Amino acid sequence: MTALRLILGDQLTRDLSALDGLDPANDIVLMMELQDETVYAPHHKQKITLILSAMRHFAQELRAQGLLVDYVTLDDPANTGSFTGEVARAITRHQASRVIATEPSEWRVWEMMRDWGEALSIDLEIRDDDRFLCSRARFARWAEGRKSYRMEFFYREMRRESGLLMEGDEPVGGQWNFDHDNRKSLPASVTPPKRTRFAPDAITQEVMALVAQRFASHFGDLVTFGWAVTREDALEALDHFITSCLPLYGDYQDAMKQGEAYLFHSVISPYLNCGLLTPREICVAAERAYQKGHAPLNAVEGFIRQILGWREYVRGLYWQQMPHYARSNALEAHRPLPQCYWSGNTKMNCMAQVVLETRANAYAHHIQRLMVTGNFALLAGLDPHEVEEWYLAVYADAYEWVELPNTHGMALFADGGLLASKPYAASGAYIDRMSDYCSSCTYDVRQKTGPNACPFNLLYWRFMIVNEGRLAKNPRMAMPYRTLAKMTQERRDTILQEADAFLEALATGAEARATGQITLDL
Ligand code: FAD
Ligand code: DLZ
Ligand code: SF4
Repeated sequence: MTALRLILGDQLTRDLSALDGLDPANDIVLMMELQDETVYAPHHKQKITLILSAMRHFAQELRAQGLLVDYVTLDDPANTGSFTGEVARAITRHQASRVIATEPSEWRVWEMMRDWGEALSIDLEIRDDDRFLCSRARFARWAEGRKSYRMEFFYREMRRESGLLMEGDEPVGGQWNFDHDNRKSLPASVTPPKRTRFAPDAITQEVMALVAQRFASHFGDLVTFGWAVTREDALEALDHFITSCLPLYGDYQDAMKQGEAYLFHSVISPYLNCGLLTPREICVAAERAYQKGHAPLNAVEGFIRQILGWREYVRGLYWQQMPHYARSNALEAHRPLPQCYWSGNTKMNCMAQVVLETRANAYAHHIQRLMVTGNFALLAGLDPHEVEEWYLAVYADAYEWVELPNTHGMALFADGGLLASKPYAASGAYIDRMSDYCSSCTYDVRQKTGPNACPFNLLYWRFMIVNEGRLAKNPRMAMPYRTLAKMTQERRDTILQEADAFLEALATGAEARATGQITLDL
């Protein structure tokens, strides 16, 4: 009796539930490189390389442990290119009587997988993904009967259940959240540590050649590839973060600096999301750093909240709301995504820096994603679907279950406030406060209107005006709407006219400027 044990590209974890009770003499581990998975979004070249190389290394490790692994490569002429096609072929090839899988992370794959029992006439077992700290069923219980889902309340329950940073029933330090200590800009005297980069080995180099040839038109640079592709190296990256970055993580979590792509962030999301690291071990490592007096509580609590709180919460929300979640467009935003999201060719220095770093690194940190490219998309009324496709493509950590709630809910408010209590809309003043981008920008962040006015200023007030009917009653928007109420009609008209002219110039390419080089944080 042969059972096929499936491991998908984001399930590269040795104690994955699909491997529980595996019979090493009879069961076959099936791993598949698939055309469909490499092109359902136009993934960054580094993202494809990372996943395929990590899959190949993981298969090698399983074989070294004595497991039978059937690994289908992308260039195998018989490869059908889809999960369903390859599982069907493997069932015949191994005369398998059972297929055992761990639930996939995305709705798209779940829809495929749940039909296999009947479609392929096979005994199919789909197990929970117990790498997450909150199961789908647990989240559904928490969400039941709630009109809005606020992360903070969910997070407190997760703290109690996990015991992380707890003293009995009380949070360590007497508070659940230390964010008020965390929103500092980066002083010139503070230099962030350099990152560990992992030189591509022979397997990675082979994948890089394949990707360069097969996905040449995809976004992103490949020569700068330095990601870990094994658990051992991912653990080294984690260790580097805990030792060198975590102590200042909280203080500078929201800061942005030209030429410093990573600051004090962990840069572990691609490893977490493909299974090389698990959320529990990362939280425990951070908690230990606090207990040993190596990192302060504001940093450790802030970091653990991102994983135990936000990451688990968006995954729960995704499964609770799919498939209809992606279809809402509460602010009726329909403008096409401008070309500068791909080229970085814009006079807006903040946008150019974030897009060009994204192209070079397949990474941008949270505030760059939320308050620069996300904020711009929100203010300019870009079509949520086009924006989501961009975020899904350009980051090495992007999978729909985590990308969609962050983009659709957090950045674009397209879910009408299910995730966030108000839109994360900000004018140029916020970007100026948190970064050094404005000092080398063609636009002037202090100007609200006129030929040199910062587009974020124009678009911010345009956003408030065009969404007045939808947002003015939101108590958390009272401040901007009080200011708007004092604005003369003439001022409003000027803002609308200048903002529309800017958007028109952006769409036609008249605003574009070749931005040339950026300083790479290598
Ligand atoms: P750190 O700042 O060091 O945080 C530690 C970890 O916490 C991260 O590795 C991540 O696993 C988790 N985390 C932090 N914030 C979030 C969050 N908001 N949601 C879920 N997990 C979080 N994250 C992804 O993993 N994949 C995505 O596709 C993705 N798309 C995003 C799109 C938008 C528009 C926005 C605003 C955020 C998105 N995020 C996404 C969340 C967040 O920006 C990234 O997790 C983070 O930047 C990864 O970098 P890091 O590992 O250095 O994070
Ligand atoms: C993202 C991705 C890519 C680019 N390629 C593969 C692949 O060739 N084989 C595979 O099993 N998985 C890949 N993945 C990750 C899958 O898209 C991911 O497992 C699903 O999104 C889970 O729902
Ligand atoms: Fe961005 Fe405006 Fe600052 Fe330029 S002036 S970097 S467009 S916020």
